[in-house]
Amino acid sequence: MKTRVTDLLGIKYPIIQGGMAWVADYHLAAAVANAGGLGLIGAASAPPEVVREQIQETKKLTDKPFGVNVMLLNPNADDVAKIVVEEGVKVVTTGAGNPGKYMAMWKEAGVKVIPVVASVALAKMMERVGADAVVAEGMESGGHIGAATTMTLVPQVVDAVEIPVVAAGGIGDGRGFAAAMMLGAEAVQMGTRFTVAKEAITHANFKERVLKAKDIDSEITGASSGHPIRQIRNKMTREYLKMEKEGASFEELEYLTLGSLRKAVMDGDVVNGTVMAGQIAGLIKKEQTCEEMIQEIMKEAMELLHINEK
Ligand code: TUI
Repeated sequence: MKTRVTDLLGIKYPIIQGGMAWVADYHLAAAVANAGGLGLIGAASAPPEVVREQIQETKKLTDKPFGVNVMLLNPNADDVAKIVVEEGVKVVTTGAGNPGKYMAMWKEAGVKVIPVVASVALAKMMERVGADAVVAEGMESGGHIGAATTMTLVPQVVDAVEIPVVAAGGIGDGRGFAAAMMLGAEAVQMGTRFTVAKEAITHANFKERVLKAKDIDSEITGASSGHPIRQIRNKMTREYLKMEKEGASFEELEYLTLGSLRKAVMDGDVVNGTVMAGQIAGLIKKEQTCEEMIQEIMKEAMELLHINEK
């Protein structure tokens, strides 16, 4: 399927893998790239030199385009922003902030820039400063979220900008993909589905928790501090929400969550750790390779979109 996004990125299928902290390392990025989508390394809060290594390892496993997600709350974001240029990375996505200050450097280096936005206002601003596309991410997503749903955000962003729009949040199969196209998107970004990919280094306990999740199993923590995070309900979210309700300070809440995503993804502690996943987790029932996932989604979506064309 060709869209402006497949042309822009030089990829076969309009599917972008989310740049998830800890989960999106070089194994997953290369597997998605080799399956014809856009794989991403999630720089998250990793030290800049670790990001450089991740880029170099990805290059060893694929000759297809891949990108890096720069998480803008990372205190090292300035260094990561430079490393992607030094390493000749072709595509950058950003999350959790406004990447305006890096745009000139990235554009000059010929990097394709696709900021993740959660509002029409930021989408318009990103277009003005030279973004090549935007990901409009609804609050069905796992991790750090905005306030609008995918169903409402995507068509409003599509109407507000000329550049291509990628839909994200709550998309996990061919039906979600087709629906996103109907809203005017020219690609989708999926995170939660890829957390259970065979190639993902996600701990087996994390994968099992996602595979067993039901429709209403996620909670939003951190709303009081301005950093709302969607994650699957467990002992950690219960304690966090109790403390948040009782007016705990930002520092106390930070202490509770410190290192907690790593605990869940890498150590498999899905009781005390943060199991970031989106609302679509309830739909995801099997571990597959990235190739199997992408083929299945595209087949289903093409059939559905063909029916709609009649
Ligand atoms: O970034 C994400 N998802 C993430 S980042 C992350 S790591 C983290 N850990 C602890 C606290 C915060 C983050 C886990 N998941 N998705 C992209 C995204 N960006 N969602 C929402 C936004 C967003 C929100 C507000 C982007 C910009 C924004 O406002 C920027 C501005 O200055 O107007």
